[in-house]
Amino acid sequence: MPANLPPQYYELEREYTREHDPREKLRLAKELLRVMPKHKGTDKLQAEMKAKISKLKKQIDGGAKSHGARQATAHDHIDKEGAGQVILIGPPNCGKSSLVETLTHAKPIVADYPYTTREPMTGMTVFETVQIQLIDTPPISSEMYENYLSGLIRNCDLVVMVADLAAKTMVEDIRFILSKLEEKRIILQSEVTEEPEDPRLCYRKTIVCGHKEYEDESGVMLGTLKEMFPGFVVVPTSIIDDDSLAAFQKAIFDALSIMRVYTKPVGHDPDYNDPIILPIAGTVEQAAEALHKDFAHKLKFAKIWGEGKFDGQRVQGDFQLSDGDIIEFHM
Ligand SMILES: Nc1nc2c(ncn2[C@@H]2O[C@H](COP(=O)(O)OP(=O)(O)OP(=O)(O)O)[C@@H](O)[C@H]2O)c(=O)[nH]1
Ligand SMILES: [Mg+2]
Repeated sequence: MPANLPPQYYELEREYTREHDPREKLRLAKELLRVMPKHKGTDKLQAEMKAKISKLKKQIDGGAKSHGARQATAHDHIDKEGAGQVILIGPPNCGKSSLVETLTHAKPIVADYPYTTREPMTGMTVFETVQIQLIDTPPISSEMYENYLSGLIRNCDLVVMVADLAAKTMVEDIRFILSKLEEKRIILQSEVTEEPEDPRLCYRKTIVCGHKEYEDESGVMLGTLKEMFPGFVVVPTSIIDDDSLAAFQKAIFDALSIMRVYTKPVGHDPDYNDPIILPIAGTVEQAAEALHKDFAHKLKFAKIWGEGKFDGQRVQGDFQLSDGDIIEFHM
């Protein structure tokens, strides 16, 4: 039986053959397997690709052990925690670690010289009742690009591009990062409305942070930054301006496109400490599933309190919820 492979398969295969970095090669191999039509005609090809994937995995693990680079491999992926995973990237010394240190309990090293951060570090920031995971990262510049950053960016829910409003080289620094990411086939977008047709590409939703706002009294640098990112949310921040940090947290929350729903046991008050996190316009059924996978099947109806609803309005599983709604499940 002929394999009948789609044209994108051949493009990916060419890319795969040319690639030398084993981690990138592994990603492409997985992508090749994913786009390969699954039928009798591709059985052999599928088996071959699975063998290549397992060989590459061994090569990466082996390399990590023999070169003492085990930690670098481990940085390829950071398990998600909380309502969203947000990665802060930017040029050296722009203040990524300072932001993570101020907004979370993490203790990254902050210093007044570049290239301080060598490894990613995570911390949880709390916006109102929502826990959001922030990742501090090593800088990106013509002198440094940690390859694992591509994997981290591809896996995250939101990118924050941190720009240094105090740096004379801000424009070049940011342009360099954008072109470096493009080289890695990562495109930062203000809103990701569709998946790329080319499976090698990755679109990532991004907001921009103009940090060290007080060093830019005239606002000229912030204006330039906004021009560089038309249509993007651009938030000016400073470590010593609490209002700016609160606005930054809110911008992150808004960009994650999530909402909070509070549960209420029958005859009790709502629990405001531990909201269910759902995508915007999530349904009663999704809320039930988030609590327990059996709940959605058992659900007879729910009662809802919230803006634009009658108190205790009776609804079914397909009802769309809004941020801040209170829900009482009836099984
Ligand atoms: N003026 C001003 N300086 C700041 C602000 N935030 C951080 N800094 C200073 O900027 C310098 C760099 O801060 P870091 O947080 O280490 O920067 P980084 O981006 O993590 O740097 P690398 O890890 O080297 O990439 C330090 O001297 C900080 O004290 C701010 O809001 N305003
Ligand atoms: Mg740092």
